Amino acid sequence: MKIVDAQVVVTSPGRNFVTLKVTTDDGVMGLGDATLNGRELAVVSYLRDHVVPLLIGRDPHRIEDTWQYLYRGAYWRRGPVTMAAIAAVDVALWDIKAKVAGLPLYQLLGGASRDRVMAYGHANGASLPELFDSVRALQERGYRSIRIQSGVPGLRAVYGVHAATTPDGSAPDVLARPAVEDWDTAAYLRHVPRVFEAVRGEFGPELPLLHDAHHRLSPVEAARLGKDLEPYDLFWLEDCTPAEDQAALRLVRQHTTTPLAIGEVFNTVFDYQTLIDERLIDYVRSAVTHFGGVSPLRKLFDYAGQRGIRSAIHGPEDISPVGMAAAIHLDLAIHNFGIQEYSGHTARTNEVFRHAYTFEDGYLHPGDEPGIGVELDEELAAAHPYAPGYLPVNRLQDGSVHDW
Ligand code: GCO
Ligand code: MG
Repeated sequence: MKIVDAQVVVTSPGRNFVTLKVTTDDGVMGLGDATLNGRELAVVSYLRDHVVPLLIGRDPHRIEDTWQYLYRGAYWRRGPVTMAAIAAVDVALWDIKAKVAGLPLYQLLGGASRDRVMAYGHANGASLPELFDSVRALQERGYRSIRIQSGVPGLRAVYGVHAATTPDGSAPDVLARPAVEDWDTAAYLRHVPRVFEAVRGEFGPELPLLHDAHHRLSPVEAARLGKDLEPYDLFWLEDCTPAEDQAALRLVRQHTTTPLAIGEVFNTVFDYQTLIDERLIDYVRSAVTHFGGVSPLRKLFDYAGQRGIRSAIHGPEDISPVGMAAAIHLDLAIHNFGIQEYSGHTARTNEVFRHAYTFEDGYLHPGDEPGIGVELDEELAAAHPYAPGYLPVNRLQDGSVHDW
């Protein structure tokens, strides 16, 4: 069997997605997600200009060999652009292998370790009543685990809560340049424990609650937040410190028993070495799409499992249904699964990417179609052309740039 064609499809049914479609001489097609939010076209070029020419003529069944060929062969290893491109190839080849076998991908990964995969959704509100409504709306959709993000008094726009505006309050032109959010760590640290106290008061002690600090805190600030949140029994505190600095989590860990999760911006196992070896975290958060695919993520989970650390694959809306499907197959198969992030996609996106995975009663299942179970409607995809877009930036009150 040989790869005879590989195409990169860019579509924007509401937001941009980059998909690699690999075709074999037997006419089997495999899909991989290569979406890197805000920097999409860099991965398109990496794939089209540097990877696709190397795929033609290769045996699609040699997944590990192709992975090593692309990773080691590039010499310039790691980084989100490289690893998103390699991920797309890896997932497309797994999709092909599973289709040829006539099995859903999870069967090739060892079969199901569980019947269904617990997912969490995102609740947010500028005020407490808005936040409570958002939690209730998620519960009505079936969610049993909920991430809580809240506005902070005095701040205009905060990540995950309301759309950013320009400093004069008008709507941002994200096509031209990033929207600007604002930030005040002291105000945030005062406010968040009150939010969790109120949410626990309203929804009781049992609902699993999560919170994302989006890399904005120093180690000592994160340690304080973790301590202050202990009474509210979080499922986890996510990305509390900037992710480049693994040692930062030593200090946080020494001071709090709030469980810690990190890794959505990590690309390889080397980003986790200290964190896993020293048991500084409880959940690894990488996406199939940004970590080089199913093959390396499986290895990461096995390594993390030796320290009792669980999986929590990144699953925001900017991971396409292709990346989401691959994640759910892996979730079902591995033993040390923790939770899956799942926001769902717009109806338009789900028309472009028809998928077999389902979400019911707060749980996901990958479905039993051969492969990853996603079909790309290329005609519809072409009707939604690429639209440039940026992620926001964040500024402190003195105007200096901060993590958002
Ligand atoms: C999450 C993330 C996302 C990222 C986004 C960036 O926990 O889901 O923090 O919301 O901000 O994926 O593209
Ligand atoms: Mg996050």
